[in-house]
Amino acid sequence: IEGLPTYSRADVAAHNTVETKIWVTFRNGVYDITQYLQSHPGGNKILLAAGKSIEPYWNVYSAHKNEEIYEVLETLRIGNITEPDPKKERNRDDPYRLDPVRSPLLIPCCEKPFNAEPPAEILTDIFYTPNHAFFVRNHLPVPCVKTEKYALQLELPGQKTCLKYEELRKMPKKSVTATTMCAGNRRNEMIKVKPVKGLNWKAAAISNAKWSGPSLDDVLKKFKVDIDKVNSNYIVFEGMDKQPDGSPYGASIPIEIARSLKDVIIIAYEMNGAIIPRDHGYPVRVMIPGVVGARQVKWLNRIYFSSEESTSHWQRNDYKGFNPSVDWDNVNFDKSVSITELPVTSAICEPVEGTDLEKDSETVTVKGYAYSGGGRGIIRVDVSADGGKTWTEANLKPNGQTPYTSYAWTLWEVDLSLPQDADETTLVAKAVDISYNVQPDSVEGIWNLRGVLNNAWHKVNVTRGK
Ligand code: MTE
Ligand code: MO
Repeated sequence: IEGLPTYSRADVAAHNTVETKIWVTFRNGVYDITQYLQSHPGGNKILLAAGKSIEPYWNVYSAHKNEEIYEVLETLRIGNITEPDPKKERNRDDPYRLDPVRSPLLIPCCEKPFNAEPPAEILTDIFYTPNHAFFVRNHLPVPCVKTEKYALQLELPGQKTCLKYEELRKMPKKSVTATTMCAGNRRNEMIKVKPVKGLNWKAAAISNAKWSGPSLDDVLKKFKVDIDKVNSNYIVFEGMDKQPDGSPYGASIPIEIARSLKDVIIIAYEMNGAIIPRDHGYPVRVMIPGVVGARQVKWLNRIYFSSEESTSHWQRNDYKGFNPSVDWDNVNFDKSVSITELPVTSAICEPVEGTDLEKDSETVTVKGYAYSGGGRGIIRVDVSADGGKTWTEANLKPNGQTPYTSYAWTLWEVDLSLPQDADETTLVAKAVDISYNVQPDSVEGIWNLRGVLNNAWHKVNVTRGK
């Protein structure tokens, strides 16, 4: 912008308190945000950028990256920065600059933080999702951790201690095969009913792997702690990924779940027999089988017991369900229960939406996955080729687990006759778990403002010879 004064980055840096006025930069602009402070919806967090570029923070709080906010900012412009923001410098400010390189196979729904799912059609071909194809759900930049420096912080009843990476590796190695699913999986179908806040996941924000490392029980026993005797309501896990204000990603599970799973909760350093990739928690991740992805904390830094849930944003103000009439004006996150175990679900992965089948095809091979939380195994998957009028049972592929400790998904496949009186139809799948829980038939009845927990019948439209 011509005609405005120019300032150096040092000039801007000197304006970092209310007394000196608060300046920030964005691209080549210098902005005085002192007056704007009271009206900032995010409160004082904006002060983190005082005297600096606001871009790294917006890269983390990416909701800021929209035209409306740019316009508000422009009204506060007081000048230009002398040195035009070179690409290099922008890069230096980018908190995501050290993120790993990802497989081109993954389809991102957000680049920073990185969130991506594999193509659904490759997902159900393999029981153990290959590490490079495993969906990624990050909320923050991926931490850079050196194993020589890594130590798991343990705050146990009566003692504070830690366990170094090498010590973890020397403990008896146990494994669990478990499915990770984001509560936002299939949010794209909810968005079609009514807008929701959240990433536009299709049906592949789910993957399955074998995780190895010591069990939680072995780790606690090493320090003479018997979890059955711990007098707390929750066990809390914290990651090494931090928000700009320094608070880490965190999650908790009720102590009774931790007790019943103590031998199968794995403090994992291996994923499918390999070192855990950085995107999935390198060097150490807690794998809690049968619970929602959000509680399977990556880059595990600290474990402690508490009388209350993790205070993290993602435990308290996210990953909760609401009835369809709750909106952003009347929502009260304190009044809803945190998601721990997911409801029964399934999805068709092949054919994909919009597939045009051969003109004279009489049958179609349908493939997909089914999964239920809490170790509840899948006993049946019903699939329809006529929009849900008639159903055929799919062939369930064995997942090597027992009905009540089934932490892995069940892949399935079925050949269906296509209705011959139409050249387009809707394929539908719905699963039943060992507790005879079934999937609801519509998205409408379970719609919620965060777009989580969509386990409605999964539908895929196909045509024939169009
Ligand atoms: N752990 C940390 N430390 N930080 C995170 O952002 N995301 C959670 C969980 N663990 C997250 C985390 C969420 S919401 C999900 S769904 C899973 O990790 C995704 O695991 P994945 O990226 O290995 O697929
Ligand atoms: Mo998630």
